Amino acid sequence: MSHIVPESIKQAVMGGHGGSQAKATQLAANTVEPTKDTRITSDWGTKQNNTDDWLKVTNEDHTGPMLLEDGFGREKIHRFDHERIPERVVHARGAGAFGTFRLHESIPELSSAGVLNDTSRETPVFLRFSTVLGSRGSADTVRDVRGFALKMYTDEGNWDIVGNNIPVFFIQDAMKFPDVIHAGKPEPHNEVPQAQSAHNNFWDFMYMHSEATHMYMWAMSDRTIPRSYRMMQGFGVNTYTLTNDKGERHFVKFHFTPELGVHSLVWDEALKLAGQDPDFHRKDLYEAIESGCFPKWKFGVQVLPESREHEFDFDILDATKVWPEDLVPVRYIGELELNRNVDEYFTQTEQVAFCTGHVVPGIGFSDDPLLQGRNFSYFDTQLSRLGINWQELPINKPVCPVMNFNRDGAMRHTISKGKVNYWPNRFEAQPPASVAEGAYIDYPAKIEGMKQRTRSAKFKEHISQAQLFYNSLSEIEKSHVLAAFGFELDHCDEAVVYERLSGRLADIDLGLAQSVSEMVGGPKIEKSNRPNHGRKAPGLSQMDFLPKKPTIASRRIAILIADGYDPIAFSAFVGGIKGAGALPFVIGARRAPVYAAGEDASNSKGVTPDHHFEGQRSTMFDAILIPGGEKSIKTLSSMGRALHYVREAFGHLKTIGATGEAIDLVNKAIQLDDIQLSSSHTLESYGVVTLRDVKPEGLGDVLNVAKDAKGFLEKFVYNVSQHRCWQRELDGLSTQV
Ligand code: HDE
Repeated sequence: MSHIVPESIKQAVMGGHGGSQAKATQLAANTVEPTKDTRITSDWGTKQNNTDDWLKVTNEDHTGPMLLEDGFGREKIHRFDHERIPERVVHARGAGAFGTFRLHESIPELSSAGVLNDTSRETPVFLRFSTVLGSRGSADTVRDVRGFALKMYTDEGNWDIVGNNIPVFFIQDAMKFPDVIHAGKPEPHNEVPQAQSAHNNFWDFMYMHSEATHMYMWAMSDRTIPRSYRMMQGFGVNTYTLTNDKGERHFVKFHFTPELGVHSLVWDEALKLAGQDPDFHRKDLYEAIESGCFPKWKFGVQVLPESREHEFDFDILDATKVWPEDLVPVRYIGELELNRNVDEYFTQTEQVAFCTGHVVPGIGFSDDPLLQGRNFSYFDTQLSRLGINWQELPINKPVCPVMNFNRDGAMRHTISKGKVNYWPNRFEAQPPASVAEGAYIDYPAKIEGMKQRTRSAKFKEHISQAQLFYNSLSEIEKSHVLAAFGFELDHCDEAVVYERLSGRLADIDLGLAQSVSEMVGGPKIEKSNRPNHGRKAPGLSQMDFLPKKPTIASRRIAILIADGYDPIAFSAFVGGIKGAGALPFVIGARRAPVYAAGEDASNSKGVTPDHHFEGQRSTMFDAILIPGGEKSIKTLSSMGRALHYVREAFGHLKTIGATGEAIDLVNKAIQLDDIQLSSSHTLESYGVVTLRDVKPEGLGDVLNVAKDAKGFLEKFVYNVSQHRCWQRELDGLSTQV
């Protein structure tokens, strides 16, 4: 009877190789784009003649009562009334983009997954970044964990890695999730604060749950104020499994490491940006992709055979623990690239729905109790956000065929042909797939035990890795952790909260606890209950992730000018920045032509700044450059806003480049005296690159970047590539902003 199974159904079961364009092609079928001949119609397709005036009974002056009869008017208002869907209960604010996953090294010995075996494939992906606590309209740069949710549209089905930019989590068991989120979200009595963990309930919860200690150390580090989504790591966090063709199983953790390095804002900058440009990260992602600077991450796995499960002093299924990289190295096997912005935010970034339960053959779960709970929660939450047929939405639809007897429900789109909707049936239509046909096989794990609500002994140890993390940070990073606790606990006004939490910190590091407690008005802390074990591990400090080859690709550089600027330096700056793959932005007093020395409206069109000093503050740039020019520098030196620009950029540890008279402007703005500038610490060692006499040979070549470079531009580019000049902060020079 097999002849009656339609060809399309056979293909559905067997699958087919889609390629990197498979998702774009599929989405195109649902995409509309108006042309110049397009005319407005109602939703039922009738062309409309007037979309501005409701149908009325009018008198001579064209006034009068409106008619309920107006179907066009009613439809317009009715559609508007229902535009909003519930925002995500967590991770409500986000930004996403399309891209491609490529495998460099096949791992058949570990997994049979096609996407982890076939190095010729280009798998289309969608990645959504997010903050956790804030509402959809909150600011991007708040201190918060960032979501890193990846959907791979593989030939064998969708594979979602719903990860974060921090490798551990606050809790060990999914049953605690509503509690930790309630504690972090605005407090119930007054709905304050928005998008912040700096409040009583959050820190009360943290104290009450010592399992959260490791994670809140990460949350208080610079990881929670990233410079860009493109400069963050992504982690699967939970322990998954890989199964090979022989049915052997390994435990695995997934890692994504950004090509541009792992970089953060400084706290003062993050606070200011939340007001000055709440869309800072969203715009940064969009701008980088539009300008062709495609963000990339190396994809890696940490793998353990089942036989090694109990080898460590932590439980490898505990999501509050990392697998230290000196014990289990990361093996990099692939690459993720984002290369296309969304066409429409709502239908793509808002309607995308991730599920940890979405895996493909060769990939499976572990008994990680957080992961098991997540596997229920994500499906469930999509029902209230999107309805039962959410997997049919274009952004969520797999690129391989979907064929089954799940039917009906609100807003069902698929029209399923055939006389039967169950299996087995008299036609033998749509049978389940065999292993040879690529079916998903659940790993036959042998289970026996007591049914009870409990945790393993190793799950009860909560401090060791919090110490490991703190010990592994650089001095600068440690000082930021201290400042972050200082800020957060200052926002807690109930003494019991900040007193207890300061005390708990003594379990991690006595010095940290004493400093925090002193700052926030906590108790005098004399001793630690848990002496620090002193161990460190690689891969925990973000300083471990500076790119080997210095790069300033996609960095935003402000060039400050006024009438009379030096045109030679200016042209070299613009050319040099572009040559190094960064984005130059000219900033002036107003968006009207500015003329170089020796030019005016009669002989030149001038340069029209991209922005003025008020429109885009120094916080929106990675570095600033100022060409000399007597008249220009005189003007800028007399402008408070221009001086503040330089002073603020210096305080935020950004590289500053100045030539000719502009050096005097920088000196005036940052006011470092001779004591601060000793022979060992010159302006240059504080990341201020200068060149008094501008001659082309002194400017240098941006392709020749190195620490000991001689040319002005080479030095400038090298400094920017190091992200920030930490020496300024170490020497206490960064507080003058
Ligand atoms: Fe989520 N999480 N989560 N989570 N999560 C959601 O699903 C949940 C956890 C993460 O861009 C929700 O579709 C439970 C860990 C990201 O659309 C919800 C538990 C990690 C996103 C949910 C966790 C995450 C979510 C809300 C504890 C890092 C945004 C909307 C067991 C590995 C995805 C939604 C996007 C979203 C539940 C813990 C990451 C409610 C129950 C650990 C990146 O289902």
